[in-house]
Amino acid sequence: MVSINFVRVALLAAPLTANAHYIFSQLIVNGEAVGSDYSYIRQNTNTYMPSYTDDVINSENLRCNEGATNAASDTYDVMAGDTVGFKLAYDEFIEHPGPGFVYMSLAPGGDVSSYDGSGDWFKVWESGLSGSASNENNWGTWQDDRIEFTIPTDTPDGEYLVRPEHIAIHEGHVGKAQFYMECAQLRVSGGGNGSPGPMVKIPGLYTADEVNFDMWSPPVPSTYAMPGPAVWSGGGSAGGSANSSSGISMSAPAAPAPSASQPAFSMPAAPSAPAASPPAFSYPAAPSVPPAYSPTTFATVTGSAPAFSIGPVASLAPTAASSYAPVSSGAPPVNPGNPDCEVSYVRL
Ligand SMILES: [Cu+2]
Repeated sequence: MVSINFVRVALLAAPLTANAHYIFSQLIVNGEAVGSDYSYIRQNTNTYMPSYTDDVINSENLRCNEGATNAASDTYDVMAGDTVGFKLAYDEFIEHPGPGFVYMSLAPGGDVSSYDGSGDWFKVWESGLSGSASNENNWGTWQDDRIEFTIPTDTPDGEYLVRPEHIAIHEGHVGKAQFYMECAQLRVSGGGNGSPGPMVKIPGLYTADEVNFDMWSPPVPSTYAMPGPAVWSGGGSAGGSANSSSGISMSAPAAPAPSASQPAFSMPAAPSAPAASPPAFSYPAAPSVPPAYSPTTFATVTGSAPAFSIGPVASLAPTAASSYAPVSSGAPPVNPGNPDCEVSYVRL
């Protein structure tokens, strides 16, 4: 029985190591951790759970996550030009496909500790797609343990909320993009006289259509229009447009120069019947259970009863090691280790 229990525990525990929910909890400055979890990052009350499109896109919770608007944390001193990272709690990795961002907002009153993020935000970093959207390796943040950016040297001195964000889009096709974001408190000095922009408000940052991206349905897209404003990297404002200037991934090699008038990427129409899309996942048949012993039979066994053995473990369908098969209809399977996470697809 010990060995059977051990197997059971191991099977239940294994998926947790691949749990793809996450929290940005640890501030990293120039490659070194400073403080501990939440020392300089406001702790949410949502733990590592995702916030879905309909719940958060028009909510103030989109700023710093649920329960974190007024959460207390300390403010850390950094210099313009420093590299600042936000590492995931529990030594997790970003294991959902989707874009990553960092936004900053200068505390209007000069004191970030009492700032609720209702002012102006500008984008300082983003990471998108290079290649087919349905291959998660093509997303720049895939399996990273942090989001990291460099504070533009032109950034005006002051106290800022700094907001890392990752949007998981594996359920975007059913209107359930997952938002993961936190707010750190940083005091920037040694900066310059740049004019950050374009400025946006949160909420108001995104529309549901642009974040509910379908990465699965054929023809699978290979470009992704980065939602939100253009990245500010110093100097004057990046322009008056509040829209990202390009639908082309920033890491795509030899991409043609984007023009300001380039039309926004449009979502391909979903096929009415996803016949050609990856097949629906189904669990393999459970191994047959040996017939139960009745108490009477059990009591009269004298020593030659057949040894109980566990049936063979059915193997999952052999596929590429890191592919996902979306489940497009019917009741979603439950991932035993992560029931609230990968409800519309499972890793094969
Ligand atoms: Cu998740």
